[in-house]
Amino acid sequence: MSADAPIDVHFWPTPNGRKITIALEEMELPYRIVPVNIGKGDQFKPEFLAISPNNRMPAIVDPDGPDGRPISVFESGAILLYLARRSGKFGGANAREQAEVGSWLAWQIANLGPVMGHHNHFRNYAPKIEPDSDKLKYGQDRFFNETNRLFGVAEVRLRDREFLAGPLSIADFATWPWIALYKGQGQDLADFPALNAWFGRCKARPLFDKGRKVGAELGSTNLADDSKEAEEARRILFGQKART
Ligand SMILES: N[C@@H](CCC(=O)N[C@@H](CS)C(=O)NCC(=O)O)C(=O)O
Repeated sequence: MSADAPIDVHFWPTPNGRKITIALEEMELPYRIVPVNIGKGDQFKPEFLAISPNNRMPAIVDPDGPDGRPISVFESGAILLYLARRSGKFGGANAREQAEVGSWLAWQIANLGPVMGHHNHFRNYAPKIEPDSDKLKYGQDRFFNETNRLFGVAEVRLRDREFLAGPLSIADFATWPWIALYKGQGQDLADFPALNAWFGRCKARPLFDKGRKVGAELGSTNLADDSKEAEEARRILFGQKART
């Protein structure tokens, strides 16, 4: 396979998907988008589960894997690490920098992403399903506060450096699309000036900006809508149990 063969990105325009298109643009690696409409259930198709057994996008298939054979990778953190190694960019220039990148990447993957995901669920989607607001309050408060705490962690970190790990890295690519949800999470970036400046600094980079906008034409259902489509997507996404 030629070194220029495009990487297939199994993608839907959500924060986790955007991490990968930002990285691919910044790394200047060729890729093509394979849409996975998660609101319609594409993530449960056997051909997708074969590359992403957790029925979540993003996933990639690189036709030109390390041994020259195709390789698939799922989980955004694993994909970003793979692409950093593949391109030799944005993963840290030495062992010390790589440790910093790894720490902040893990911070996003294990903290910011899941916490904001649950906050989104309790604050914006659950009220469409659970009419008793008292039942939602504990979860809403818990995840609002945790999101706020994590924004504060990033704020302190960014006070004396340009990017999370020092130089621009995959940790920034992972974090930016989640911070971009701040309004719908009731957070005010004016309360976090260093984070706000970082947010603008990333977006001002032409390739970063291109990557974050990929897939806009696919459209995506607002899960908080009253439409039939949104109701069906909520049923598909929020009613999952073991599929053995
Ligand atoms: N930990 C995963 C999370 C990926 C994830 O949650 N993807 C969502 C969209 S943002 C998804 O594919 N959801 C499909 C589903 O819930 O069935 C990663 O970082 O890649």
